Amino acid sequence: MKTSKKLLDKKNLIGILGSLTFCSALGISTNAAALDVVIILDTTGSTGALLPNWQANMEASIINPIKAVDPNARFALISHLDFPFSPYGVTGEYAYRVESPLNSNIAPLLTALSSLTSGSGGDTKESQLEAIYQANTGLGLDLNGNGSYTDTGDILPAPLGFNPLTNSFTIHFTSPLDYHNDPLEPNYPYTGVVNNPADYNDALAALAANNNTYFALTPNPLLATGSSTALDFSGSSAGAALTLDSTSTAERLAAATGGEVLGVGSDLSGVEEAMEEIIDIVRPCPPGEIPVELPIGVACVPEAS
Ligand SMILES: [Ca+2]
Ligand SMILES: [Ca+2]
Repeated sequence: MKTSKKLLDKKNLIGILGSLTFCSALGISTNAAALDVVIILDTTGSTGALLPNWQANMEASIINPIKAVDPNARFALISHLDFPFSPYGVTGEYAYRVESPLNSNIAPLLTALSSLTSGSGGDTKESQLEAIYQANTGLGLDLNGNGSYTDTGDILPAPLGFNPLTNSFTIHFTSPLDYHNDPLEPNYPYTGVVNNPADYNDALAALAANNNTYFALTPNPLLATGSSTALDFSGSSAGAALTLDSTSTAERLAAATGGEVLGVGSDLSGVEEAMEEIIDIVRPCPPGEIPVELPIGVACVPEAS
């Protein structure tokens, strides 16, 4: 549920401005609100080939447009390949890794981004659902159930630090749009696994718990799984929302959380347009107003001139 939309109503805004004064009179401090933004990079195969583009352009094309509407937005960076078991993934690779937890200072994120390398990911589908689940829960994964989170393929618990008062959204750069464990694959990532990686319902519940809107960015033109036919787009230009196979994991997660799947082109030329679309949806306040965090939630107040 998006509480911020209610705040666009003028009557609510007046009430909020009144409560701001009230809070101030009581000596209750108000903090600048902060959208929590989780950027997930699939660094396998064809998407990984665009890693240099992200390293060159992420600050300008993703972070700065968000900071323009919420100067205190916090950003986390996650990467994933797939579990390191054949045929799903490759030895030494990983299903989820925190590159940088939520932080309004983006310097650590940019440092981590600059040292990222791409990998294989084994088979076509990847561990996208587990990455989404871990980003939102930080619970870790003990695949063989031995109480240790450091065995091959395991994931150490590591909460990103979401702010429960504010909205969050995820930007997941990935391809294809069908993810492993949708539906549950009992032998993924290996036969005899004790604790299965997250399935669709687990990932969706984890997103919902953080009021986290899911957006998938994907290079286009796209090829349907097992097909040589490019999929149809609702708009022919990169950056437009895609109308794809509505049964794909990415489309269903996006639809269920109020997000979208957006094509950004095989050279990321559509990122700017995609970000305009995303910001229209997640923008915490109308133009000319900035979000402020109150004990009861987030309010929009006129920007100081
Ligand atoms: Ca894979
Ligand atoms: Ca273990």
